[in-house]
Amino acid sequence: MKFKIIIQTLLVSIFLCSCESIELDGLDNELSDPGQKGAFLPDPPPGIEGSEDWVYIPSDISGLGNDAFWVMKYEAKAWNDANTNNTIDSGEYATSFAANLLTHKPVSTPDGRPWVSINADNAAAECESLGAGFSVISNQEWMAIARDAEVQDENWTGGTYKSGCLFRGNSGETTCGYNGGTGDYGVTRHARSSFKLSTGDSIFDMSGNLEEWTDWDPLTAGFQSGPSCFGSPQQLPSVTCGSYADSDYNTADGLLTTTDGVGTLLTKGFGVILRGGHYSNSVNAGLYMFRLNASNVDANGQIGFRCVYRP
Ligand SMILES: [Ca+2]
Ligand SMILES: [Ca+2]
Ligand SMILES: [Ca+2]
Repeated sequence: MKFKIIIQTLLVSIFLCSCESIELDGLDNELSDPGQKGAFLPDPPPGIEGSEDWVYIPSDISGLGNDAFWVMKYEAKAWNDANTNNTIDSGEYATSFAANLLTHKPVSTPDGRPWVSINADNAAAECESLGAGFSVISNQEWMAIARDAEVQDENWTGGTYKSGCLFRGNSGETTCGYNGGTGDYGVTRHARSSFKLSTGDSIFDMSGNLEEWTDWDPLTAGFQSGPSCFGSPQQLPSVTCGSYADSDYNTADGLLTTTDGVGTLLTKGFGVILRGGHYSNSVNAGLYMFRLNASNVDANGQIGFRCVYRP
C-alpha cells in the first residue's frame, strides 16, 4: 500500500510537470479521462468489455460508510458476443428489451436497449456471472450514490441544491423529469437522465427509465429481500416501514418529498426492493423511490437492473 501511494505521488508529480510520453508499466493506476475531477482512478473492473462505462464510487462518498465500488453508468444492456472476439460489435445487442439468459451478459454502454423482463434472481445471477466481485447493486450502494447525487447543485432544475426539483429522469412527468417512452437509451440523452456525482463522473437513469432490482444483502450471493412492511404509499419523510432505518431510503436532507423530485415509498409489501421508479411512474418516480411489493420472480418491461463490482 505504501509503495502504491509513493507510485501515485510520483505519477501525480509527472502529471503536474507536464512531462510527455512517460509510461510506467505494471502500475494498477492510470490517468483517467482528463474531463473528470481527480487525475487518478483505480483500474476499471477487470476483463469487462465496456469498462470505461463503469463509474467508480469512493469509500464513504456520502457519509454512510460504504466501501469503494464500481457501478454500471447505465442500466444493464444485454450483449451476446456472437463472434467471440470479446468486443461489443454492431448487432450484438439484444434487439428486443428481453434477452436470452444463456447467450447474453450484462454490459454498461449507452447503446442498446436496457435489459428488462428479467426477475431479481436472474438479474443477480447475470451480474455474478461476470466474475468474482460482481453483483447486482445493493440498497446500501444505491443509497451511497443517491445521497451524493442529491446534494450536487447540477442535479436540480433550479441549478442549486433544493432549488426547483431534483432531476426525475424518464418518468413521464415533465416538471422535474421528462417523457422518454418505454426505456430510453442511446448516446444523446435528455439533460435530466443523469446525475452528476461529487467525483465529477455522471451516472444515468438512477431516477426513472426502469425500476431496478436492489439487493438487501451484499454479503450473501444471489438476491435477498429486505424487511417486509405493509400499508399505504407514503412521502419519504413520513415513512414508517418495518425495521428500515432512515439511511435505508430517505434523503440526506431528510424532509424532501416528491414535490422536490425525489420520489415516494410507492407501495409496501414483502420487502423485495425496487428503486428509482420507471418511465410511467410520473410524480412517484425519483432517485429515492422505494417499492417493496414485487416478487423476486416478477419479470416485466418496467424493471431492469445494474451491476456493481466490489474490488
Ligand atoms: Ca463481438
Ligand atoms: Ca432506473
Ligand atoms: Ca446478495
